[in-house]
This record gives sequence, C-alpha cells and structure tokens, in this order.
Amino acid sequence: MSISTSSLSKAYKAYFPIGAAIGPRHLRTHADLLSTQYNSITAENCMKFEPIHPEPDRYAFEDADALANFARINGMKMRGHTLVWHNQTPKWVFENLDGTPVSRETLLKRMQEHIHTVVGRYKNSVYCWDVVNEAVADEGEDILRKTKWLEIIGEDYLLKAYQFTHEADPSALLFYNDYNETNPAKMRKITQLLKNLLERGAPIHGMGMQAHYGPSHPKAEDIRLAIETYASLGIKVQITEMDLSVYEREDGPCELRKPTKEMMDHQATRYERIFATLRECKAAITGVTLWGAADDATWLDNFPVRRRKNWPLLFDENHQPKEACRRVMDFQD
Ligand code: HXH
Repeated sequence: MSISTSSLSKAYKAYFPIGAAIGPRHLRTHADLLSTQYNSITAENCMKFEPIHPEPDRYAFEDADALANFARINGMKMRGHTLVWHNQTPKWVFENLDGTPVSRETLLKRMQEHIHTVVGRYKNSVYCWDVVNEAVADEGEDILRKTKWLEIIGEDYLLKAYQFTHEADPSALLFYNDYNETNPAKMRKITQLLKNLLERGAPIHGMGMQAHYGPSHPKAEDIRLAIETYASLGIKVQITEMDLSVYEREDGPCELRKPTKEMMDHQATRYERIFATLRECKAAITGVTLWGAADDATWLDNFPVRRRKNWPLLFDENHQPKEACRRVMDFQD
C-alpha cells in the first residue's frame, strides 16, 4: 500500500480495523475525519458505569446511542468500553440505602442487571466488549487489584462478568483490557489470570492491550513479545487505547505550545516501527484503536500532568495527517 491512498483505515483494509475513542461532541467536531480515516469507534467515557447508569433506577443512554447511530450510518464497527472497572463506577453500586456495604448476592444481581441492560441494548451495534478493565495489580505478589468488586464478590467476579455478558449477547467478542501490558511482571500476572479464567470456562475471546506508550518505552520487540504471549493462550489481541506521549513518564510540567520537529520525527519513527510489528502480527490482531481521533482531543492534555499539551496521535490539531500517519500508511507489504 502506498502513500497515495488518503485513508488510514483503507490502507489497513487487509490487516485490521482502525478505531478512535470519542465522545458525543466529536460527532460534530470530528465527523469528517472519523468517517474518512477510521472504520471503528470506542466510547471514551459514555458507556462506562457512572455515565450510563448513574442511579439505581436510571440509565442515561443518549450519548452512547448517538455514537452507535453514527457508527451504523457510517458503516463503522463499534467496541464497547467498559462494563466492570474500579474507576468511574458510582458509589451506590456497592452500598445499601443506609450506606453499609452490599452482600455478594446483591452485588452480583446488580452486576448482572447492569450488564444485561447495557449489552442487550447495544447487541446490534457493539461487536466486542471490554468486559473487565484493569483488574490486575501493578505491584506486589497478588494477581488481582484490591477493588470493591473483589472485596465484596470474591475472586470469581471476573468469571461472573464474562458469563453475564455472554448470556446477554452470545455473538459478542469478549475482551479483558489492561495497561502496562508489556511490562514483564504484569504480563505474567495477566497471562495467569486469563489462563485460569479460560480453564474455568470463561467466555473470553481476546486481550486488549491499551498501548499507552511513551517516546522510549516499550520497544517494538517488547510489544511483539506481549502480542505473541497473549495470542499463545488461544485468544485474539486488539490494541485498544493507543497513544504515544511525547513525554517520558518522569517528566514534569511543560509550557510547550507546539511540538518540536525532533519530537514529531521521533514519534513518527516509533509509530512506523510499532505498526510494522502490528502488521507482522496480523494473524493475532483483530483491531487497533487510537485513544482519540486527533491531537486536539486527547486525555493526555490532562494526564498525568494537568494542562500540559500533548501530541500523541496520528492526526494534528487541524485534523491533518502527521508525519507519523504518513509513515504508518507508507508500507509495501
Ligand atoms: C485508561 N486507563 C482507561 O481504560 C480509559 O477508560 C480511560 O479513558 C483512559 C485510560 C489508563 C490508566 C491506568 C492507570 C492509571 C491511569 C491511567 O493510574 C495511574 C495513576 C497515576 C499515575 C499512573 C497511573
């Protein structure tokens, strides 16, 4: 495929869908970019527990419905993100009316009701779900992160979440999604968790590698090893939240208003190598999603440092292809 094609997702037609994470406002501000350059979307926030189910008897489907309609009208795929997570989940989920913690039975009922309602509603729009997000502990010997889900339900909360999702939509592809997924210690823990769940019969079809990467970490070969490791469990792999920060993890505040040429050239080289690796792994990879459509819409402007501008994506703030995008699209294989 040569640079002559002007669409990122068309250039990758023979490989995997290319997605972007968006919110409802981007349907107005980024509609052309989305419909021409991408063929998949993920809701950045509006399908998470708190926004979509803010109170016990109230669901707020408007924003998610708008995204699902946009995907349908434009012939795009849609990933579902996310059903069971320790963040952006309202307190009421874990509490009785008097504020005491709910029982295991009550929490399982609430999890089931939530999953059946949300997954059932988007059955014909969402083809795969990040059922559980970020359940593995970063530090220490324990595999599972200490969360309310674990504390109240116990270690089988993941198995239950996958079973409930599968009941609600037997044809959906069910993913486990996590970050620091190329770190050797965390990779071992994630692999052990997935192996264990698969042995217990959990309907898990894929591993979502978030791919929030930096200018020097991880190396393309570490990414390849992670993809091969997860795929060796007999499941597919998707890159679910990719961005390449221009800052190192330890960097502090920065006043830059525009990226330097060196920054963008270095990033372009990284993107080129990483996408070459992804193409080589195409047998395992069924989707690649960027966590934003363009550099004017990235969570990294406020994370991990508030109000520090970042330029981590493939399209610039004017929605034009960056050098990184040209290199990602310019391949001969
Ligand atoms: C993702 N988490 C989520 O999956 C996605 O839903 C969200 O919109 C953005 C990113 C990435 C993440 C994971 C851990 C984390 C921060 C972000 O925790 C840290 C907190 C402080 C410092 C480092 C990590």
